[in-house]
Amino acid sequence: MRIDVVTIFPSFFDVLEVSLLGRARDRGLLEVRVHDLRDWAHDRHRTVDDTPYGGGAGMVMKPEPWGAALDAIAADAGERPTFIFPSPAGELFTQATARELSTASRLVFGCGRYEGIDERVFAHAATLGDVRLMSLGDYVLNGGEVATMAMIEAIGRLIPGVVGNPASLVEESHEDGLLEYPSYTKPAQWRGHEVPPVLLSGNHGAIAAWRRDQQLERTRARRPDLLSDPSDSTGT
Ligand code: 6GU
Repeated sequence: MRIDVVTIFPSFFDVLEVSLLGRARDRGLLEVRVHDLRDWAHDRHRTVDDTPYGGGAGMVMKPEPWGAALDAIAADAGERPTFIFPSPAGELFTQATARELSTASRLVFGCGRYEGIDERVFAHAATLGDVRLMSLGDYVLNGGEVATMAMIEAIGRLIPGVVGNPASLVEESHEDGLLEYPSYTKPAQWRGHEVPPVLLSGNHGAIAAWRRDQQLERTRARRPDLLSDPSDSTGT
C-alpha cells in the first residue's frame, strides 16, 4: 500500500519512522510519503488560508494549493486513489472502516487546519478518486494530523504481514463487535490481587467460556451501544 499525506506540519509524521509501521515500510508492505501543502502555494508568503465568505470566526484553507497538491498526487498515482479528509463532521471511522481501507492500494490523507478546507476541494477530489470525510469520534481536535496518524496505524496494522502474529488481530477489541477479555501473566499472586483461577485450570473449554462471558459483561458495562446495534454480528 502507498499512503500520501498532505499537511502544513510534515514533521508531525516523523514518528512513523520509529513505530511498527517503520518496519512495515522496511519490508516493502507500506510506503508513506508526507507532502508540505505550502509547496503548492505560490505567493511570497506561501499562504494557505483566508477569511471565510459570509463572515465568522477563524480562517479557511484556500482551494488553490489543495487543488494543485491533489492533482499532482493523483497524477503520480496512475490510478484513482481514495482521498480521506479527517473531519469532526465526517462519518465515524471504525474497525470495519480500517479493514475496508486496508485493502486499498493508494490512500491520500488531506489534513485540514483552521476552521476547515474550502468545500469545493472535496468536489474536485471526487473527480480524481473516491472521497471519504472521516471522524474519530465526537470531540474536536485542532487539525487532521493526529487523526491521520491514528487512522494510518489502524489501517496499516491490518495489512497482511505488518503485525507478526495474525491471531492477535482476530482476538482483539472490536473485531467481533465486543470489547476484549482481560489478560493476565505471571506472577499468579501480585500485591494481593490474584489471577482468576479458571485461567490456571488448564480447561480450555472453561477458559473460552469465561473469556466470552467477560467480553459480554465488559461490553454491557462500558459500551452498551455496541450491543444495541442491530448490525452487530455477535448474535447477542
Ligand atoms: Cl478526524 N478531525 C478533527 N479535526 N477533529 C476530530 C476528528 C477529526 N475526529 C474527532 N475529532
